[in-house]
Amino acid sequence: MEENRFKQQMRAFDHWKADIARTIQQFMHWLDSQQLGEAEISLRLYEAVETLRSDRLTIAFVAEFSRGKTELINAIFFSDYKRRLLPSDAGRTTMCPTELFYDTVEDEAYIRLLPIETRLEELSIADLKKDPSRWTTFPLDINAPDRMAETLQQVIKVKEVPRQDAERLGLYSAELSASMNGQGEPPATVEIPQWRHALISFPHPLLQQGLVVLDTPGLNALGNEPELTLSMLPNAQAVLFVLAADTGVTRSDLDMWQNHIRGCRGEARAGLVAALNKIDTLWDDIKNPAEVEATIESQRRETARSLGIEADKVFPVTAQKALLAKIRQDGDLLRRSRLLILESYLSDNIIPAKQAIVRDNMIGIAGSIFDGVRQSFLSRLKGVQSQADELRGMKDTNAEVLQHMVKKTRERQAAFNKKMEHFQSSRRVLAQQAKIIMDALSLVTFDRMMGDVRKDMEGSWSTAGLKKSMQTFFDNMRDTMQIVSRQADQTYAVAQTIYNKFYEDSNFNGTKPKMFSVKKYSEDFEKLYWEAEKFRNSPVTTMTEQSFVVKKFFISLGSHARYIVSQAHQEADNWLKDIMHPLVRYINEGKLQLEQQMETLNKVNESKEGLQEKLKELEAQTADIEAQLATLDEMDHALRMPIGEEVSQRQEPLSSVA
Ligand SMILES: Nc1nc2c(ncn2[C@@H]2O[C@H](COP(=O)(O)OP(=O)(O)OP(=O)(O)O)[C@@H](O)[C@H]2O)c(=O)[nH]1
Ligand SMILES: [Mg+2]
Repeated sequence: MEENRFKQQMRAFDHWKADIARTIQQFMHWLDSQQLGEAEISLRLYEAVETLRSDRLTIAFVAEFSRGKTELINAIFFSDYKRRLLPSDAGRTTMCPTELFYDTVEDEAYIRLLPIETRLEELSIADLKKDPSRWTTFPLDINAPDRMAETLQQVIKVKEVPRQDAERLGLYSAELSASMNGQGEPPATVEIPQWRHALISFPHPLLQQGLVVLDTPGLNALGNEPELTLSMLPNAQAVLFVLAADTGVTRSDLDMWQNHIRGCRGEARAGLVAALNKIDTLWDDIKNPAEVEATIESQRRETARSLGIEADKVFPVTAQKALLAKIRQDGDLLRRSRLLILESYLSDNIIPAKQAIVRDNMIGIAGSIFDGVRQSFLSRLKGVQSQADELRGMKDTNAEVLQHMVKKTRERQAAFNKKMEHFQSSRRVLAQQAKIIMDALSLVTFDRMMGDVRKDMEGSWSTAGLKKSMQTFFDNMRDTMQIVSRQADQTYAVAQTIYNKFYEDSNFNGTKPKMFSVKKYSEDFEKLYWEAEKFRNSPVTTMTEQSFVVKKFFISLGSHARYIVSQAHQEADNWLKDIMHPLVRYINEGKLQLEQQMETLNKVNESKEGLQEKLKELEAQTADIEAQLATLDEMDHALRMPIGEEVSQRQEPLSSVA
């Protein structure tokens, strides 16, 4: 059977990342060989390689219970194991959000489970992930599939607890239960999931190449764990919403879609796909294939209409038959399951979109360093060439003219030093401005603000309290972004003045300081705001007034906002460190050139042979600089290679890049 297209694309993506990582490493060595490997730059490039290495592509599966999410995951990704790897069964099966990935640091197969009781704590799941001791870990023996499948059954574990405990954990509400099950005596005990979250590290090639699959439980898991909707789903490259052909689009499917899914992908709904699963229930031996086809087509259109998306974003499939077909290597059944159409869509759209983001990011980091280095090489080349020209013109110069030239060079050196003084004092102004920006974006400031908002909210964990606090919180964040934006503009203006001062009477041209924009972060906050508004107004929240859920929600909100601020802080910090870089490099070059000029003049002063000697030296230098520029261009070209055109001859995975 033809190799899964998704796998091919993921492998190509992995090789592409390896190529880029190698180019960056080659560049780092080259910088060292040219004595240009400044610590700051090396660190940034090193981080870029690390980013590539830890890059992950997440696909999340969400739906009401029993729509076939887990079966779909088994069929798309894990059919090689010739069995149903993750537990999938009738009724509620998956009890906690489950992330499948590969832990390249520990390099081990395991399932790690977070006890449900951690819901009582103030830490978010993202925080808890940093502390393995809080999780229960079971090793997975990948050579014993039966035992492994047995261990994986942990994700469906439940337990019976007194109703009060369930209430305390925010997993039971009398109002909600009554609205679903009618009035009556509240139960003494309630069944709740044993685990809150599961991490499965598994050495599957796709996962080793950076794929993360997020399986979620149906039945209000999204409402219970706000972190899913606030950060996990928005951060996934693709969200696959699963419906089932035998049930059609039910009220609860629609609620979930409208309250949690549709909005989490922004206006463009990028990466949002719907699968209409279980089309085998529409197969009918009495009908002819064209009739069956027509029924499926009409359900697809109907589904698209209910969800308000285009019909070509709805993929009719049958996960169960696809898994069976793959296990039995039955090409005809696989074709009828239509799974390959969905797989192709995922590989042709999701992977390239992700690749484009990674590429832009890498060009943003390494590309600007390339530019800066090229600039200084070009100006070095210009300096050497003009020195050589001068020398050639000096062949018949008399001592008097030479003296005059020495004098002029001394003057230029003095003028240069004066400019340096001005430069140093403007740098101090710049540093003051930078401090305002860094203070505004500091996590200490953020935590203090968050603490104040929380204090205000203490004792009123209600939707009304939430409304007020959210107002204060988002107003504060908007203010912060405004301050940063204004200061960044001013800083940029100051930097530009400093640059212009040097431009005035020199051959320094080309590189300009970069700008910094808070737009991306403001947009993130705007998205978070709408997500929060939706949560506040969602039926579950308003109906139950569960202080627990509100509190949980607020913690997730804070944790996500903190992440946005830390990202902005990081980018601003890099920007501020970089802003003067091209100029500093230019200054160093300029100084060197003037010194060399003096040295040349002195040599020529000594003897006519000195002139010839120096000229030869300059010609050799020119050739060397030109060769280095060619090397630099080659590396730059490799970095910026449009996606799809790269020729990876090495065919080694990223993990093998030392
Ligand atoms: N007929 C048919 N049954 C399917 C198909 N896909 C899944 N099922 C069955 O539907 C049931 C539910 O599948 P799961 O994969 O456990 O569903 P889920 O969405 O993960 O459900 P939860 O984990 O409870 O949220 C299982 O019994 C599957 O065998 C399909 O394509 N056709
Ligand atoms: Mg499941």
